[in-house]
Amino acid sequence: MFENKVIYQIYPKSFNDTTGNGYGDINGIIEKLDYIQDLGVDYIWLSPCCMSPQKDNGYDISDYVTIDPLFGTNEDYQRLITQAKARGMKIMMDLVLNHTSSEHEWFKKALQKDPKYYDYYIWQDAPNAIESFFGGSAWTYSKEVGKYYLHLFDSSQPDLNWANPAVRKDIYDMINYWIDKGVEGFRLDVIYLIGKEPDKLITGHGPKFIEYLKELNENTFQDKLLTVGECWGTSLEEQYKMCHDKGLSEAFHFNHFLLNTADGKDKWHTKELDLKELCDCFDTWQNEYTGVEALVTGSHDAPRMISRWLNDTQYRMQSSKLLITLFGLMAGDLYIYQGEEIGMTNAHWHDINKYNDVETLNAYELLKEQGFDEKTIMEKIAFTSRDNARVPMQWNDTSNAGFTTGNPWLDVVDNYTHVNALRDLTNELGVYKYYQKVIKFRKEHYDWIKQKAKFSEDNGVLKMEKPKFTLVANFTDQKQAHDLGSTGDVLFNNYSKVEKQLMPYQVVVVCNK
Ligand code: TEU
Repeated sequence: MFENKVIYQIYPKSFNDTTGNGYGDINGIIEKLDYIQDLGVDYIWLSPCCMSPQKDNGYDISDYVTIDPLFGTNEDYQRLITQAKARGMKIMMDLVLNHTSSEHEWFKKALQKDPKYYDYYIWQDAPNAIESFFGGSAWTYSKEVGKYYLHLFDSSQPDLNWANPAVRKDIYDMINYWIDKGVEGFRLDVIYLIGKEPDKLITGHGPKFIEYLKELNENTFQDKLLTVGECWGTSLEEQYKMCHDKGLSEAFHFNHFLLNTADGKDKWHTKELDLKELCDCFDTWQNEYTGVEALVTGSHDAPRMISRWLNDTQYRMQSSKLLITLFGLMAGDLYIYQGEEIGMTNAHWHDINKYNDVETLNAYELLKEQGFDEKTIMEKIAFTSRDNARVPMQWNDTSNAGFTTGNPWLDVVDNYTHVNALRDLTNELGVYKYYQKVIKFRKEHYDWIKQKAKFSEDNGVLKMEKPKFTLVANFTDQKQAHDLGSTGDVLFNNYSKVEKQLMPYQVVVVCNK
């Protein structure tokens, strides 16, 4: 039902500031709706905009039904829904249901041992071995309560107790509030953690997870809205359970993002992308998975894909085009993260003072404790930090890239003078126009795209063969051989010609004869 949609993710804080306070806002998004629509977008996914102390940039919500004044008002949000709709686009809201902010009124009452709200969170007399995703123990002692509460993320993000039916009921009411306002899609933050059983050290995909998902769906979305669950490192079987039986429409697994990590988990210890592993990953999710794949090219939780897989300097534009050709011609729903469509890159900062992300700042301390020297730590952070993708949108070459007239909450990347939307859009061979072409093709030829594919790699060249077309993509900065032979019509090419060899980062798609 929701196949072949294009979803554009906005990180509101960094998109477009209309007040000059240095933070992006909802009116700023409204201002850019034509820009988003022209790309061919169906859904706009907004990272959280509700009331929050912003310790984790809004993924720490203190009031689920009020828009944070930082971004505007509930009326502004309503206007955004209406104006997006008028352009044929739907709003997808980010729901953070695994935890609240410690400033949420529920947690404040829990700290006062309120008989109702105490049980909204998870308490233990002593911590166990569970670690926070942001480093260190997942348990923090509360003097008021005399016990430890669980937080799988920062200590300011206490985990909700989904085993408590009252919690679930409050959550359903909140979601229905937004459905009534016209929200037509939902992204469910770290949803795979809600069925946890911490006393048994179970966090992800816990025993009650699927039951909770079904109940959630029955009480809210009822299969009528596009829902995408956020998971990390999911198996086929887990994905199947979440999505096939009246739970979610689809889910992120991010298995391809994890290929850069040395052990498949710890993001701060990286290795180079192995194309063979990438092919295996695509093969699994394109050919074995029977549901709808959420094709993710980037997000606010990952450094820019062109910076870590491809080349973001000399071959920046070719790399951006390679990325969207490859993902855009695979089956599923396509998720684009703001800035990719103009070829934005990592920030590459080597000064810790430039960073804001709680995960990055924690990692800096932990890596120091682990004995790494400053230079090595900063190299790791410059490659991996989430702030690489959270920097302000680069709209033009005026100061602060046209993002704000004030002081941006996070610096803009220096390359904005030549990497910006205005410049890219005026270039017939720009990245944005190429994205438009791929998206248009995708919409028109989805019957070709949804066919199964064969993936292979040879000398840094990835090949994807579908019944109707063949794609070859050179992931190296050297010329490489290809075997397209006497080709059929060229559908896509990020260079002007197809020569005997592929140029660095060249992608070519030809119709099969
Ligand atoms: O992300 C979940 C999550 O697991 C990531 O934080 C992940 O651990 C990391 O970025 C990659 O190693 C979601 C949100 O997308 C993220 O922004 C939040 O910080 C997090 O949940 C907590 O709500």
